[in-house]
Amino acid sequence: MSDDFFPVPAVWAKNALLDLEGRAADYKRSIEDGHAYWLERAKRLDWITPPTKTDESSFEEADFGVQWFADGELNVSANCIDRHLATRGDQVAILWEPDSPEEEPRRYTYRQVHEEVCRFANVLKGAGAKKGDRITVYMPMIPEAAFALLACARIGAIHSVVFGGFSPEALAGRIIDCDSNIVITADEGRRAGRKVPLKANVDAALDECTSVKQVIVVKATGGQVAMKDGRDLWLHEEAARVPADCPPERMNAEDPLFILYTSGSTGKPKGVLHTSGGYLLWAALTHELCFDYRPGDIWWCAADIGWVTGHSYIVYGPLANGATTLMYEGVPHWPTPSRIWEVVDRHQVHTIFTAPTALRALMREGDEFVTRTSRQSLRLLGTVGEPINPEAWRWYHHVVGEDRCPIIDTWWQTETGAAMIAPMPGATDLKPGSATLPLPGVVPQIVDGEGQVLHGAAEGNLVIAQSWPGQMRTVWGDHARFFQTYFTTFPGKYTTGDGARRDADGYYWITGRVDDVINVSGHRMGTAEVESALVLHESVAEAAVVGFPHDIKGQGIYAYVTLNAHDEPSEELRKALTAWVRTEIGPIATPDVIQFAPGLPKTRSGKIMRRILRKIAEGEVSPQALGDTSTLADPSVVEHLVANRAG
Ligand code: 6R9
Repeated sequence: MSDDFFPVPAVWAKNALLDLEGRAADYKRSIEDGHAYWLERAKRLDWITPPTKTDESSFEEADFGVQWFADGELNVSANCIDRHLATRGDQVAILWEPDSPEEEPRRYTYRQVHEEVCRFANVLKGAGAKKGDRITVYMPMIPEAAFALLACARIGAIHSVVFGGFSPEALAGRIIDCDSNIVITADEGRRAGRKVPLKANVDAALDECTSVKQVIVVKATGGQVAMKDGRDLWLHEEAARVPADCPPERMNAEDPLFILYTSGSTGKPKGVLHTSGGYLLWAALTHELCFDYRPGDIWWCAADIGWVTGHSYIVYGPLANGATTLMYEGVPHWPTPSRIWEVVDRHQVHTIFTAPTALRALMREGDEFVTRTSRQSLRLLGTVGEPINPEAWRWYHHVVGEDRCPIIDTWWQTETGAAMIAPMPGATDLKPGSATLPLPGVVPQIVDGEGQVLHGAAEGNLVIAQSWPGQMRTVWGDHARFFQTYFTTFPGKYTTGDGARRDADGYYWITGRVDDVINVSGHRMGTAEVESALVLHESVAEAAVVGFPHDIKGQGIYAYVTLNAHDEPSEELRKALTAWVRTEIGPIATPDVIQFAPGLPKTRSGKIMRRILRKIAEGEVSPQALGDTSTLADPSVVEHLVANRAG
């Protein structure tokens, strides 16, 4: 991997929340004097009863549990809305960019958000919702999705957002698992000019679920939908009948805020549970520190609200900080691959936060689509979701940011609540492909296969040695699974499931999920490393590399390669790519098999499903062997890969 170095730009060094020494000192205090540090940091929230307790967690089996600020009381929605009314009631809180650029954006000030959320909360109460109830939210990317979350938080109900791209079966499974009594949805969603039949999907899902008593439907497109008498209610009709004020429920810091389902390597998706005080503090603090958020900045997290990134960085973190948060209904490449940058110009966005997979897709279309836009408002560029290969990093930095905007590569997980290892723009020199250093209170360690802690420059399993405020509290309905999944592989530590390398400067380089690290002739190698090398080749748009059993080497390297639009697969190109990787990394990284693939199997959030690629590489091609493929965005990709298996 690249060890190039991008020092903090002069303007940032002069004018940042924390500088190099400031970050180091703040981190040191967060570890050495954690209790005082966190009591002070907690003051950024508005507490009904301020906490006197901080971390009371234990990762040991005997007294296992995760708990923060346990005697504090607050309401999350009051922190995201009410407390801003006096100072910035007329400032835009939510700025909505519709799917089609032909349509007008919508803007809601903090005062308007307050009224929308209060009415929504009163509608939920009218539908029978009580503190502690689980409310499933299956919504498109419209402002009402954010209102729904905040309305749940206001009355103390636990929201469970299910991504609008999931099927009725996936939706039903999640409703059943947390025993929801209310579903919030819309008539239809829209993406890239196409309609998504959300309400019809809910109807299909509810054939299998008996727990749901009421469905609240937002009129989004005006499309025809069936409304079931006694069960289904239009939000706009109900909202007109209820008061425009709803006092926020008094909540304990450890009362649940939300459940979010996430896939692991085994079993059905886990309901990751986050609570109120620690989660909100973590989302807000990291949003401020990593993105140096300043009043007046236009902030854009281009994720979907169905993922943790949308929860923490579209809704909770930015609103707790009084920000203007942009919410985008559409996709990056529609109607043209310039759309993202046009939205940046239209709304004078300061910071954009997106995923490497989107960047690689846009990069493949050519620089033209970027350079024909201005982008002068941009100051920072964020990335999250997977390791960013240095080539994409450089493209983001040079072509999108014109060498002016630091790249904020944030490593974290649904389980961690918000960013854990990440740069701060004024305080961190950057290296392309490294998420850099731990945030306050985060104690990462690298351990070997036996759990031995490795010091200095090292590579191994990434674990976190002690709790942090935004840590997940349990797996919904299965506390034993929480302990089993995360705390038994390396006892006493939180296992991330990721591999990482720490260099001599203490910088962390995430190598991907641990099961993606392959061992070739006794050499450990990150699949991301080979992928990075492949995508450096001018003909390659995207690559995914997995290991497969090899008689002599232990594991061989199987590379799936998607070519750029103008390149054709050929034997010659296959040989050229093999030689290319040998020269880029070295002979030990020589791919044994290269399969040209017009598309890679991805989840709807854009993560490559390596489990499936690994099976195909191993020659396991029967549908049973491929396992659960229900989360694939496009199942036909897999059929093509199986039919054209190489090697
Ligand atoms: C926020 C989010 C978590 C997994 C995580 C890791 C990968 C996320 C990354 C990254 C390298 C980054 N990941 N950010 N890998 N660099 N900056 O994506 O949560 O959907 O739960 O995924 O994503 O493998 O373990 P989630």
